[in-house]
Parts: sequence; structure tokens; C-alpha cells
Amino acid sequence: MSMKGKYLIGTSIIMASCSITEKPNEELERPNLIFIMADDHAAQAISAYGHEIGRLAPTPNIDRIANEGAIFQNNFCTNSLCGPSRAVILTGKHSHINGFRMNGEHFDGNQETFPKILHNAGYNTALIGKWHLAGLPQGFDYWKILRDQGNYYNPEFIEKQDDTIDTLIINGYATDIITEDALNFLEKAKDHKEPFMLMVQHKAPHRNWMPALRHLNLYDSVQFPIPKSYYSKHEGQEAAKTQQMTIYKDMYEGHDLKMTKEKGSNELAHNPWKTDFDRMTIEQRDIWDKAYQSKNDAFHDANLQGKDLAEWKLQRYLQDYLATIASVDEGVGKILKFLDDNDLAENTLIIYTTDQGFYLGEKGWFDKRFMYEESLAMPLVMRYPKGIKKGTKITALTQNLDFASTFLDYANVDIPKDIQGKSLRPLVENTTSQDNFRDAVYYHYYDFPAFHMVKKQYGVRTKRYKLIHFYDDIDTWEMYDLETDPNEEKNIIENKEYQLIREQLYSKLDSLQTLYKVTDKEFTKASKESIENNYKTFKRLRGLEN
Ligand code: SGN
Ligand code: CA
Repeated sequence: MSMKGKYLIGTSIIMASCSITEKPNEELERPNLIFIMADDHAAQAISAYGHEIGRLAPTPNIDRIANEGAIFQNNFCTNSLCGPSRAVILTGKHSHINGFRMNGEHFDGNQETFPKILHNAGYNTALIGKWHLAGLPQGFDYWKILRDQGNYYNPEFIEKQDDTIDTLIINGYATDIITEDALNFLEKAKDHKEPFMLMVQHKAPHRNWMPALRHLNLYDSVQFPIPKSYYSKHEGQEAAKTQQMTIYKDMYEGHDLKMTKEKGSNELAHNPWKTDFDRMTIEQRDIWDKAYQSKNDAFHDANLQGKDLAEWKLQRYLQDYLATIASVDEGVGKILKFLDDNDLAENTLIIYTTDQGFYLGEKGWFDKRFMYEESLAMPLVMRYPKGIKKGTKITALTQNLDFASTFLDYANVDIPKDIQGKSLRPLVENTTSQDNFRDAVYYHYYDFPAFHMVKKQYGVRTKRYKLIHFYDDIDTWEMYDLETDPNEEKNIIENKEYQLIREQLYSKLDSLQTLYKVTDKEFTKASKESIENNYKTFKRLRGLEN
């Protein structure tokens, strides 16, 4: 008898003994896995997290995952930047171990990753969307990635189909294209005998926040809250004083804020990267211009200055940022519907997360990188009806470092001993206590000098306290009591009342560096000259200098 014949007999026995609905993709012990990750999606902008912004711009489909499964309240990244977070997710190892410390580096694709392990264990694996790790993905039966950062309109993809790799430009809107491709994969995968593992990785809501044509006016009449810290002077926070990610100082008026040069004209104001708009078709650009025309004209009429202008910029930023999330949420809805319509919901673990947190005006900022709460926090919701009770709330300290172990655990394969993260399964299935999972998380950000000029920093965060060391051309420590100062406005590093806790945090930092095998406590520092040159370049890009 041929192997194929043997296999078929095996399958029919399984079906006869345990299946009422005869689905080929019904391997009961091994769930399907869907990982949906947006880029730069802040928890403040997911309504399940209860922030005012989320209330004004709801995400009903992402919320559905949270309501029907678990929501993580204390999930953090290890290094708040795109490429590094993705490398941590794939490997379950900190940046200093997986080797991808900052954007622009090359991910060593030959190292072990969870998709490779799942692939070898018989999973049908796929990756669709933003990759941003240089080099090509390994461990996937099918992949289709955006080139570099990718573009919102008519983006370029690199696709692997069987043994061929093609580059193609697909007309349309990136988020919708990625969702459609994911649905196509699922349509085929549902009829395979083996379970699937699908990674859907959106570009949205990454800078420069270009919404889909159907959402260009979605939030025009909504006023979003202005954070109390919008005009912060960053007292006691030396590194924060030299960043270049302040909405009202550093955004490009054309590229980021879609402001026009003058009333009646569609010509964009300062726009150093022309490619995002130039790649739109005439028809797309026409719809775009018409949608922005009256709001841009009204802006010119108002002739805003000072704080009024700074606050107008915050509103425009949030309107666009949140409108790009609308299509991400619609895409999540389509995937959930597909699971429902195909009886796959029960046996599929679905996760929604993002590569790191993001500032939505807090401290005056956009972007991420700092170890402060908004960018350290990583929203995470997870549904698996077979194992996770509806409405589960996770307060344990968890990290993107834990995702690989979680997937391997659910797939019933051995977790390699050198993986540094821990499976979240005992937490979500309530077989371990929330308090004993982890007492502190370790963080290290390396990308300086670079975009936004955020200095290198490492630190430790417990449930209540945070200690950060900024190094490179400065050497400053910061400490926060998150219970009494959740917005991290009072640096208590010198405060005598906290001396004992400070000592405990120093020693926790030491023990975490030992646990995670940190050999480079402080990564190579940049030269004064390169720091100055970077400041000059970024000033020029902002149009402040020739
Ligand atoms: C681009 C953005 C930055 C952003 C980085 C990294 N500038 O360079 O604002 O911090 O990506 O983002 S832009 O003008 O090109 O939009 S990450 O998510 O990929 O790490
Ligand atoms: Ca990102």
C-alpha cells in the first residue's frame, strides 16, 4: 500500500471516531494559530483598553478577541522598535542574543525561530505583510512581504510561492491587500490535513498615517483629548529633552500632517519623502485631494498660531492615525468571520498585538523607543475558546519575548531550552498565579543616533517601579513610582525615601542581566561627531535648515 493510501485510512478512522462535522482541518490536539500584528498600534487606540481615545475611535473587532478571550494589562516589549521586536517575537530571545538590536541590521535567518519549529512539526506556515528584518523569511511554506517599510498605496511586495520568488506591485490599499491575502491563504489552508500558523503583519498604523480612501473623513468631526503632558518640559528627564519626536516641532507638515502650502491648492507642504504620495494613481489622488481640500482650506482661513496650531496638529495626527486603524480593525473582523463561517473558531488560537506601543500626544510626542509606559506597553489580546475563558484579564508581567514559547506550547512541541521567554498558556488557562509569573521585565534600546534621536537606554520594570539608565553621550538614571506617578513625571532617582527600593531595583537589574546572559551592559557608544551629524540631517529633513 502506498503512503498516501495509508494516510487516508488513518484520517478516516479519526473522523469516524470523533468528528460530527467532517472537516479535513480538524486535528484536535493541535490548534491553528493566527498572529495578527499591527505596526505602532498604541493600547490607547484599542477600545478594549478603556482609554478615552479608544472610546472615540472604537475597534469593535479587536475588542471581540479580548471579550471572547483574554486581555493583557501588563504586556511589554523588550526593545521598543519594529525590527528588534519582530526578531524577539520570532526567536523568543532578547536582542543581544538574537543579534538584531536596531533597525537597519540584518537578521540572521539561519537561527532557530518558532515558525521553523512549527513548520518542521508539520504546520502549514505563512507570513503576510511587513517583515522589516532585511534578508528573506525562513520557515514559511508561503510568504508575501512588503519591501522594507512598505507603502500604504499600491505597495511593492516580495512573494514566495512554491520555489519561486517574485517582486510585484499590487494596486490598492496595503491593509486591505494584506487582509485579502490572509483570507486567500486561510481558504486554501482550511482544506489541508495539517493545522496552519498564519502571521498577518500590517503596515498600519505606522507613520505617515495614510488612511484608506473610504476613511479619509472618518474622524473629521471628532475632538480627541489633549494629554496633560502635551507641553511637558521634561523636568528631570535629560534624554527626553533632546528627542526629536515632538508633534508640534518635528512632524513634517506635508508628509505627516497632509497640510497644503496654501488655500485652494493641493500641493503638500513640507514633504521630504515624495514617494508615499507620488505612487498613488491619478484617481486615488483625486479622491484624496477632494477629501482633504475643505479641511485644509478651513485650516488656512483660521490662521492658527502657537498652542492653537500645536493642538490642531495633534487633532490632525490622531484623526489620520486612527483612520488607518479603522481598516486594520475591519480586516480583523473579516478574519474572525472567516473562522466563524468555516467552523474554525473553536480550534484556532488568535492573537492581536503590535510590535510596540506608541505616543498619541503624551509628553508632546509621536513614535516610540523610550522605556516610558506608552511605548514600553504592548497591547495583547488572545482568544482560544477551547482553553481560555471569556473575559480573562491578565495582570502578570508578560512580554513579546513570551510569544514563541506560547505558540510552541499550544502546538504541543518541545520548547528549546535556550528560549528566554515563557509560555503564556498557564496564565491564560488560569493554571498559574498572576503574581508568580515574573517579578520584573528587562529592557534595552540601542538605536542612537537615529531617527528621533532617542538615546540608548536599559532598565527594569516591576509591577510598581521603573529604573532606567540612559547612556551614550549622557549618563543619567531615572526612577518612577508608577503607583503614585503613572505618567512618569517625577524622576525620584535622588529621593532619599526611595533609597531601599532603588537598591532593590539595581540588584534586580543585575540579576536580570545575569539571567538573560547580557554581556554588553552598555552597547558601543556613538562618536560626538556622528551624533552631531545626525542632528543636522534630521533638522534638514524637518525643513529647518538647508
Ligand atoms: C521611519 C519613520 C520613523 C520611525 C521609523 C522606525 N520615519 O523611519 O518615524 O521611527 O520608521 O519605525 S518616516 O518619515 O519614514 O515615516 S519602525 O516601526 O519601523 O521601527
Ligand atoms: Ca513599529
